[in-house]
Amino acid sequence: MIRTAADWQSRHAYSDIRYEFAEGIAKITIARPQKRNAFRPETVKELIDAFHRAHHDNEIGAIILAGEGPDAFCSGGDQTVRGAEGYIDEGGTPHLNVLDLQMQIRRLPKPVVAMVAGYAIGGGHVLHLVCDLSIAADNARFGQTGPRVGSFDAGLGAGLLARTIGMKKAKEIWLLCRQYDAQQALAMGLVNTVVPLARLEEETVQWCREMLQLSPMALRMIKAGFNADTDGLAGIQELAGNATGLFYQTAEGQEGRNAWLERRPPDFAKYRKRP
Ligand code: S0N
Repeated sequence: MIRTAADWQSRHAYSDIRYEFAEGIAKITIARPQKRNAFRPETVKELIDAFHRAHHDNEIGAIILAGEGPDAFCSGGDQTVRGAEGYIDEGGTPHLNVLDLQMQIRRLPKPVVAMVAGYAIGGGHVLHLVCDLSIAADNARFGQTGPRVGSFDAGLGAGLLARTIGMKKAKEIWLLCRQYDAQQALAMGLVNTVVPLARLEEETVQWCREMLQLSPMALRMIKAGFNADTDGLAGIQELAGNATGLFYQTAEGQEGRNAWLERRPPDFAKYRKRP
């Protein structure tokens, strides 16, 4: 049993997920335990909406992504709705919209912590991988199944995994489709810490509380910095956008705007040319 560590308040009603809030932390939970928290297109749509809410809520400084119950964080794409062209939504349209969610988590300027109990498998494994930190319960199991079930994630699922744990180990995970326990995951740098299942939420919330004591801007900038090279120009854009946001707040930046509004030439002479 996972002990609850905060006074969670429901913030929005969804069908496949839960969205809760406490102490500046959003907790987003995939709630399909009967399917080991596999995601269907509707699940991913709801996750995207919930992460968007957390992104734009000024009260929220850290986000937890979890799976309902002790058995699974997430078992990846729901194979029962996988059609010939992708994962089929209730209207009959094929999707692979989890790729949008992966990038959303990386671009979100607040730390996202995966709270992993049980299986993090397939696309569910990639979801914990794209989170900034992963706290694992001692019953957690990790792995990719793609080559066994006729699929693969050759994007972040391959490249980010290699950057996280090294090329040889990443190739082993994909080429053999084995499962790894929590201690093995810790040893390869796939997770940040392992705790007893009962203490999983306490530990995860504690990590979030610690980050909430730190500078949000510094966390935002360093997250963008970590992702910049992997995400290419889009990653640099994220980092650069944060820099622009900071520059807007300076007198030097505001002098340009003021001069334009006052129909006069800008006077940047008083600003230091720093070494
Ligand atoms: C997770 C596993 C290891 C759990 O085993 P366990 O504990 O023995 O439970 P089970 O009895 O197997 O499962 C309990 C019930 O849950 C259902 N279920 C489990 N996983 C899924 C799933 N993914 N989809 C649908 N249903 C699932 C079981 O069927 C069972 O139901 P009942 O009780 O009715 O029989 C084990 O369950 C397991 O191995 N699951 C499958 C893992 C898997 O292969 N997942 C899919 C991997 N692929 C992706 O995730 C692809 C999506 C993706 O992210 C992607 C992204 C980018 C580019 C490409 C892709 C892509 O690969 O397509």
